[in-house]
Amino acid sequence: MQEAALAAMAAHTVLSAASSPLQLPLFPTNSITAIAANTKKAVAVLRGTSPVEGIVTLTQQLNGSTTVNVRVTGLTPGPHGFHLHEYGDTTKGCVSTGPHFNPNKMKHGAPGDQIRHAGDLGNIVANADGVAEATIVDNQIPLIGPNSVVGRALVVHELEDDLGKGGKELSLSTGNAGGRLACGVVGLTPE
Ligand SMILES: [Cu+2]
Ligand SMILES: [Zn+2]
Repeated sequence: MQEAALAAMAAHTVLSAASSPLQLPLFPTNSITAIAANTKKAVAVLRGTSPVEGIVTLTQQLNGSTTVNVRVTGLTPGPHGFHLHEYGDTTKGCVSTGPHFNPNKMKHGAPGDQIRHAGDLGNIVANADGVAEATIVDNQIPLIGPNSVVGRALVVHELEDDLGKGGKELSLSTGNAGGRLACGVVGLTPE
């Protein structure tokens, strides 16, 4: 019996050794156990004191980026700043969600800039009917890990975000995007 067990272990070892070169190149070795945890999904329901409202879904991809699907209605036509703010606190409405999520202590910028807040997602653009739909892929707003945005809030603004380049007093902190029309806390949802 003991010999049979040892033989089984030996066979298992051989199989593992043979199969591992096929599997390991697909993922870094330390991420194999994190594959299940990486397929996270979240949702935010945006509401405010105006007729502006929306639904935003966030999906964590295996490569670490997050795909954000946005649909907001009730906007004035044109661009509106869209950010991930630091807190999921709406006790005083959208103003209590705090500043842009900024774990790396950067200045405000565009999503594609090296220097930007993690929460800087740029603008969404409403059509003539006041509907803004967008798909944003970003690598600074993960749903897992120390910089997870779960429990923080998405905010859509009154004005266009100047992406830090407007030369206004607030350009380098908020993009001078004006008031907060609607916001929603990012919460986990079934996958
Ligand atoms: Cu904002
Ligand atoms: Zn910002």
